[in-house]
Parts: sequence; C-alpha cells; structure tokens
Amino acid sequence: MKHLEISKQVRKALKEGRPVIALESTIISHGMPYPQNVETALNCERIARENGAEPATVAVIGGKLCAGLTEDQIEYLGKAGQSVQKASRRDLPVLVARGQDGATTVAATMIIAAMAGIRVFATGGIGGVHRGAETTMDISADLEELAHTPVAVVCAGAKSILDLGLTLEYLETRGVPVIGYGTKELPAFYTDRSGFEVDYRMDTPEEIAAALRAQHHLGFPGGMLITNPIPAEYAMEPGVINAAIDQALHEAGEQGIKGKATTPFLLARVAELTGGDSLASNIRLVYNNVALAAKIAAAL
Ligand code: PSU
Ligand code: MN
Repeated sequence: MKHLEISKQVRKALKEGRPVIALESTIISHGMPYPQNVETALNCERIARENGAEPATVAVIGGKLCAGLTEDQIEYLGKAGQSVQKASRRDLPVLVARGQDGATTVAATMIIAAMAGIRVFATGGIGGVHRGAETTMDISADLEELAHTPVAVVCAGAKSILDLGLTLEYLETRGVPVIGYGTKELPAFYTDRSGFEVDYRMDTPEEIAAALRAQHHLGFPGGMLITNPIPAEYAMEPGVINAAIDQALHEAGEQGIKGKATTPFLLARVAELTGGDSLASNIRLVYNNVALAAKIAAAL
C-alpha cells in the first residue's frame, strides 16, 4: 500500500512470523505531558520486547501511515504535544493528502495496525460514550472501529469521564466482545472497580488468543476489547479520582469544551487536580497492558 510505511524491524518480525504489537501515539502527544510521555513510550517498546513482541508505535508522519517509529520520531511527537494533530479515522485521508503529521487515536492506530497485518494493540484507555451523550452525541470513533477492524485492543477499561454503562451497551449493539483479564468486573482505568460486568472473564493469554482465532475463522470483521485491571499497588483511591473527574467534567461544561478537544482536556485536568498521582497510575497501567498484549500476540 502506497501510503503505508512499515519500519524495517517491524517488517522483519512480521515476515519471520514473530509476535508484533501496535502502540498508539495520541497518548504520547495528547494524553501525557513531556517528558514523561516520551519516557513512557520508549519504556513501552522495551517492555514489549522483554515480553517477546516487536513494538510498532503508530503515527502519521509527513502523510505516511507509519507502523514502527524511530526514537527520534517518538521524541518529536512527545515534544510537539498538542501541536501535532490528533488523528482519528476521519482525519487520515486529509493528513495523507496534505503530507502532514498526526498522533493516532485508538481508532486510527487500529486501522494502520490492520493494514500492516498486526492483530494486537496495547494502550491505556479507549474512547467511548461520553456522559451526556444522549444530548451531545459525543461517542468516540474508537467504538465503531472496534466494530469493524480486526484488532484486539488491550486497555485498562475506560475512565469514568465516560458513561461506562452506555459504552458497554454500544459495544454490545455493535457486536464487540468485552473480555476481563482475570476479572468479571469492567476495570475503570485508575481503579479495578466500575460496578459493571464484562461479557467474559479469561485468565490466560492462550484463552484470549483462542477467542481471537475463532473470531478470525468465523470471518467476523471486528475487533475485541481486552480489559486488564490496573495492578492493586498502583490503583488510586476511588474517592480521590472520582472527585477530580467530576470537577474536570464540570469545568469542561463551563468552558464549552467540545469535539476532539474534550478527551485531552479532561485527561490533562484530572492529572493536574490529582497532582502527579493520576499520571503515575496511568503510566503503570499502560506498562501492564503492554506486557499482556505481548503475551497474547505470542500466544496467537
Ligand atoms: N482515554 C484515555 N487516554 C487516552 C485516550 C483516551 O484514558 O489517551 C485517547 C486515545 O488515543 C483515544 C482517544 O483513542 O483519546 C479518544 O478520543 P475521542 O474521545 O476524541 O475519540
Ligand atoms: Mn468525541
């Protein structure tokens, strides 16, 4: 494909049939501050390799859909931060046509991963149905992508900046299996508790790989959501994190924050309101997800 650029290492790993996992770049440019974002992205690549998988960090660079970045490119995306466009499905054609850069969301990363032949992808949290979506219609394109692109997304659940109940309803309607790794309860990103149930609990990477193979053999087009609870030692106090989320949501409403700016605004505000605490948890849960994704890719 003319617009796709797979790095040498990733291409080699794919050719040799070694496990490969995708990593996203909105989390680098829009989800965390510099320099922690670059440090986290590079550690993710290291953790993937330690767990037997070649990492393919995904972004749009100069209009090329890239699977596998250099350290310099990751540093650039982290330093540039919000000045790099946040790129979801609808943005890709324009960025390609204009030869511009984009930090890929879960949706756009899934698309590029699928083009490259990568079936497993690790991130922190996915976008979903926002609170108040019954009037704003703010529903992340990530959910639609999960419905039709065959990539398994490993995440720590979703932040309660979203309406978790409606997010699960949407995924059910669109036929996306939601798996809890070692749990029947949907984790809520900073905590392992949401009060909502996942569809299935699975306890090993092999069990998840078997479900992915079956989905593929059935010819089903969509992905799968693997929710992996944050390790207990890094989880936040529910009272503390929920108060910060409520305040961030209130401020977003007051300031009229809309559209693609909503998620980055809420993430940054929650991080500020909790001191560094939510950022530290965020980084730890991403590492935990990368390790699991690598094991699933190895089991596939
Ligand atoms: N949720 C998080 N952290 C993130 C994101 C979501 O807890 O970094 C990012 C992901 O890249 C996700 C995107 O794909 O935000 C969703 O944005 P939106 O809600 O505008 O679709
Ligand atoms: Mn949105």
